[in-house]
Amino acid sequence: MKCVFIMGTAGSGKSTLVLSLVDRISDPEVSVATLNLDPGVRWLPYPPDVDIRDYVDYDRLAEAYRLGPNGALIASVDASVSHIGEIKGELEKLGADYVLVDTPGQMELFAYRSAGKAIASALSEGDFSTVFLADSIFLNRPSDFVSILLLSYSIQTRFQAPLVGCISKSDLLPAEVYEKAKLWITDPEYLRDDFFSERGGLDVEFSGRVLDALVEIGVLGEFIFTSSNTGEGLDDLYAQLQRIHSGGENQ
Ligand SMILES: Nc1nc2c(ncn2[C@@H]2O[C@H](COP(=O)(O)OP(=O)(O)OP(=O)(O)O)[C@@H](O)[C@H]2O)c(=O)[nH]1
Ligand SMILES: [Mg+2]
Repeated sequence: MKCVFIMGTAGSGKSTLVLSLVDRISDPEVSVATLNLDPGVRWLPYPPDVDIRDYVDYDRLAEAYRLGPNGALIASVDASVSHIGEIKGELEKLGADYVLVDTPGQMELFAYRSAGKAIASALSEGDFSTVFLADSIFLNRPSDFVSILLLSYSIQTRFQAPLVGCISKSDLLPAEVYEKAKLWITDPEYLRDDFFSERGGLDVEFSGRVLDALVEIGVLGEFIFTSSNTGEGLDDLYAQLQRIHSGGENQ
């Protein structure tokens, strides 16, 4: 069971990407299951095969402990851990090759609390990857993009698992922003120049070293432009996932 955890900034299109990837992967040879791990979501664009909401009741927790929206989500995500055995059992019965896992909109709840990593490790027995989705709205300034690179690396560090970075909603990008961002991704020197020409009060040498380290680690080169609307990047994303989970062999 190859588990792909889709994480990313709030509203970046994670749930929609689950639907798009199911369609993209659709192949008689490869079966895909979907798992919703967002306990607070009201509506999903896909019908999840397995759903955390069948195990954890966000509204009941909010009421019982008099919690606000984020407190209830924290309690719900933490409570999810005790149901991992049952969820895993459901998924094993489905016997899918890939499990696409949709995660809560408040990324930090899943990514930085111990529950997220515990769930990822227990469900997949180690065979998991992460997709980090950043909204294309974060491409307006080079410093926005550098922040996204840092966030992406932080997820990779947190999960200690292969990560595919994606810029979502590429269909919304004006042509000039799209072209500029493509250059940032393919040419670190271009990003560096733009980053420093924008800068205000940053320590140039230190920031340059951070940027160099991100480039050296490979965070930059792995970003893919995706759109669930046009289908851009979905083939590339699936190819990357295949490479990660099968050492480059086709499924
Ligand atoms: N233009 C465009 N809109 C998109 C795309 N993907 C998602 N959206 C829209 O973005 C909004 C949020 O999409 P979701 O899939 O719910 O995003 P999410 O990351 O799951 O949201 P949370 O779980 O609430 O953080 C919806 O209105 C989607 O229709 C895309 O590729 N292009
Ligand atoms: Mg969602």
